[in-house]
Amino acid sequence: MARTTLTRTVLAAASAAALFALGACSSDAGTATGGGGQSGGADDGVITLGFSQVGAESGWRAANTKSIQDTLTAENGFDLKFSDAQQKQENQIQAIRSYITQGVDVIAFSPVVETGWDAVLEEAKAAGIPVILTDRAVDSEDESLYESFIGSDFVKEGQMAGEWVVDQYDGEGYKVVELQGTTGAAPAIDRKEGFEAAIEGSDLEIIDSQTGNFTRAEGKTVMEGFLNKHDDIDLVYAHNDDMGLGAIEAIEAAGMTPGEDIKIVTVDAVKDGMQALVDGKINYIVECNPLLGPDLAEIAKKVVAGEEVEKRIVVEDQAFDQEAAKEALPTREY
Ligand code: GYE
Repeated sequence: MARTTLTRTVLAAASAAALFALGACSSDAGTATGGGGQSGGADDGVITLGFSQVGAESGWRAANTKSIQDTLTAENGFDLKFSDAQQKQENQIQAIRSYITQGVDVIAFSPVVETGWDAVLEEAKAAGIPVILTDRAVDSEDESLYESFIGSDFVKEGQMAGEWVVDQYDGEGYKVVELQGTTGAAPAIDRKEGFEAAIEGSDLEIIDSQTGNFTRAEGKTVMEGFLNKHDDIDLVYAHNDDMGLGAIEAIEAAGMTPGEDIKIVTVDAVKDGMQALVDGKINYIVECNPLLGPDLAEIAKKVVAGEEVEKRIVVEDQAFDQEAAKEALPTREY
């Protein structure tokens, strides 16, 4: 259980995307220096990268933002333009349009929801600006609209959570409530799907499921509602640590002991979540590694240089029970 290293698995490289990368970048990389053109960032060796972040909804997001800002630095050859969309798709679309107008060399973003991106991604493509997805996927028929997607396998995360729960509690008729992530977001859709598949055939039953929007405050409010409505909850499955931490507050306020009277399983394994696991208030956490800055920097450099990039980079995650968390917590990076 207590594996400590992060492994990165590179899946199939997509030649079509690589060809697009070549085509898209040649006009930029090949132009003369000092022209003062609006897309001239890469000409002086500096890569201007516009990044549209989802928001600041969770501890995971804070660690992810820090990783990107710490890696895409001037010393590392980047001019990073960063914007926070406050969990709103229209803000992200606006930010991406503004990066297109500015003529940045690369656009990267973590899409708040899966659908509704084709139009703006086509605008980026028409402008010859390559796009890299980090963390969350888009649901688009046309894979040529982005170069690469770097992030975890969220279905697998949900599955790992479900498998542990079945392993521990099958046969006890557990009633489960689910705190879902942001409606329409890839990790919310996929973590639900993976968990449901894993508990199928067991006697665990999901008796209620609602979004808590990946925040601690909403996780608490939704859990309060669940506790008012049901007096037989055995386990909370929260799509991230923050909502699980909110649920802990609600359970304690209702006079019960989280981790004992009501078991809690979450995803992320950020510091506060790991501390609650060590303290016995959470029972199991599936990790989701937020340190995507280094991979983003590497892929952006390759794309600008016209090199082939992997279409999908899967970040491998581990999982922790209370014992494993005690071992891991002192040396965790996030
Ligand atoms: O699990 C959650 C955050 O997209 C993987 O977003 C990310 C999720 C993460 O708000 O805490």
